[in-house]
Amino acid sequence: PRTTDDFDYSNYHTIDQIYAFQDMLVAENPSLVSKVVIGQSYERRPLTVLKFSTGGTNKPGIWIDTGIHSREWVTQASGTWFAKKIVTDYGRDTALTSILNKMDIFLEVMTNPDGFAYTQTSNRMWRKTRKPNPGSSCVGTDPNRNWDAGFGGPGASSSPCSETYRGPSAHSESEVKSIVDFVTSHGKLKSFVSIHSYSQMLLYPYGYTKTPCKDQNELHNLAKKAITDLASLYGTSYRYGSIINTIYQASGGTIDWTYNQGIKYSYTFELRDTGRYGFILPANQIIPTARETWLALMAIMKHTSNP
Ligand code: ING
Ligand code: ZN
Repeated sequence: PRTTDDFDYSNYHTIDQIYAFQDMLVAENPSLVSKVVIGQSYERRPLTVLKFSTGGTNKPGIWIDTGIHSREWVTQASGTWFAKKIVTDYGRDTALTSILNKMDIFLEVMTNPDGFAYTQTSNRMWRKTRKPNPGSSCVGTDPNRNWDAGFGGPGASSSPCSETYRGPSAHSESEVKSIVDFVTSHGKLKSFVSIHSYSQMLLYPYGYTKTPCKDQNELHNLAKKAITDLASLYGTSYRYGSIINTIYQASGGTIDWTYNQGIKYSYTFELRDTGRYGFILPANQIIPTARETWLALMAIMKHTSNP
């Protein structure tokens, strides 16, 4: 494609095609979108974040990431669709326009680019990063067990061969540390949404402890609103609740760390489906998945900008 209008949102794309898409979107919308490189992956790929901003300094922000687990392909594909949706709706949709007039949106589509490349060349089911583990022939760390929130506790593995290996230390993975540094230096993120698949769930903290987070009531009510909006499009049904009560105990997870940093509206999605296709979701479900998820994201972003 020569423009983002010609990009085929209904199919999966290579890592290079998505990098090229991002550059096209920035070139086409220079007053709304810019590219922020927050670091580089173990294999030295750029960790790129799209910043959607209508200007001003020191605005509060909303963060969305997709693809932290590389095999969850519908998430990177949906992230690409969200990027186009934001530039299309700004100035046309009153709700999105007023969100963007108050807040910046940051979108990291390929949060684990090394893993993503590996799913396209070698092993479609690769989940982790691609950094070798000294003393082991097994490669990679689970980037959703590597954060400094209950790190090392139950719900993660200390074995490098495990799919949920926590890594040698908290924030050992540059893909994680780059986000940690961005969040810390930004200092004004109000919402952090980390998108996975599959299971059809909307989750809030905590995953490492049964102790309810202090905003549980508000997060629960907002999750209910978000999944109600999501279901209004095609009837897709989602479960919702805290991570530990809804899916399983998991320590070192992304949104437990962001919540403990003071980002109240911290959520994780598990997109389609519930297991029929799992990670290998057919491409004809990309646009429906992205469209319905967008309604839930709008509910979260609206509440964040106007609580
Ligand atoms: N599921 C998540 C996982 O990392 C999760 C569930 C979400 C755990 C949020 C912790 C925090 O196991 C998938 N599909 O990756
Ligand atoms: Zn995942």
